[in-house]
Amino acid sequence: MDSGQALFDKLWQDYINRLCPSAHQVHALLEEGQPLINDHIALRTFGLPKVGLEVLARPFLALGYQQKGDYTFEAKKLNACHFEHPDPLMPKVFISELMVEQCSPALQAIVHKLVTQVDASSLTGSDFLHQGRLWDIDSATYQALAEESEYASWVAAHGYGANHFTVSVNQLKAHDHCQSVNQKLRDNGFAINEAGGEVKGDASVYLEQSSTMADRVPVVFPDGTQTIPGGFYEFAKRYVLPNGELYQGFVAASADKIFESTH
Ligand code: OOG
Ligand code: NI
Repeated sequence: MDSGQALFDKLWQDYINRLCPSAHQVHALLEEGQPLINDHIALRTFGLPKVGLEVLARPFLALGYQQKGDYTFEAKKLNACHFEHPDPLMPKVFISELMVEQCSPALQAIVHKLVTQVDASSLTGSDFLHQGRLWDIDSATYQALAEESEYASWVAAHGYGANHFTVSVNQLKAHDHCQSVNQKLRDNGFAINEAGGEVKGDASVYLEQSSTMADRVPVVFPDGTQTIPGGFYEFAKRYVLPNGELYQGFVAASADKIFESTH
């Protein structure tokens, strides 16, 4: 299996090629003579035993990652966990899954049909994490899913890959807060996710976050290509806890709004 570095390199290549080509421009706007520090990536899946959160977590656990916080998003019917590596230079990993059994019978039937197409042997190792869709889906089915769950339609169309990388704002000299990063990006033509306000969280929850709205990218369906929301870029500033350590968790109320970057 790939080393951690090799896996994140492949996730990055897939993300910029397929999901978020504007990431190059984000780097050009924020880099200050040294590589940007990636706070975390996020992955999405369907919460069914064959492809659930635990299946996506497996390659990270094999690399020495440990499961930390868990989060529930009732309205969106999502469940999530984050994972940390003992090496603080390794990005955190946020994995969410759609609680399929809480969705309508129609959505459940569609998702089961997609997941049935997955060959379980393709889920060993870590390559599947950046291989996109492991099923066929037509654009009418994509649209049907989108009416009930934007998240379900995103996973169905794009499959597996990082939906965002995250610039650690703590490292930046030109920007003390996410608000200033947002302004720089807006000045250069980016749209910022305003759901719940342009900055989610603050020092009182030890985490401040913002994100771009997802790039619109072409996705090939058997019945034609459609341009739909792909990946986005996130910005995170972490604050020091009373015990002197930097907060490493996530904040459910903020995450709930970050999900909407693909709307
Ligand atoms: C994950 C949204 C949550 C965060 O940092 O709180 C998140 C997603 O959009 O898949 O990334
Ligand atoms: Ni995130």
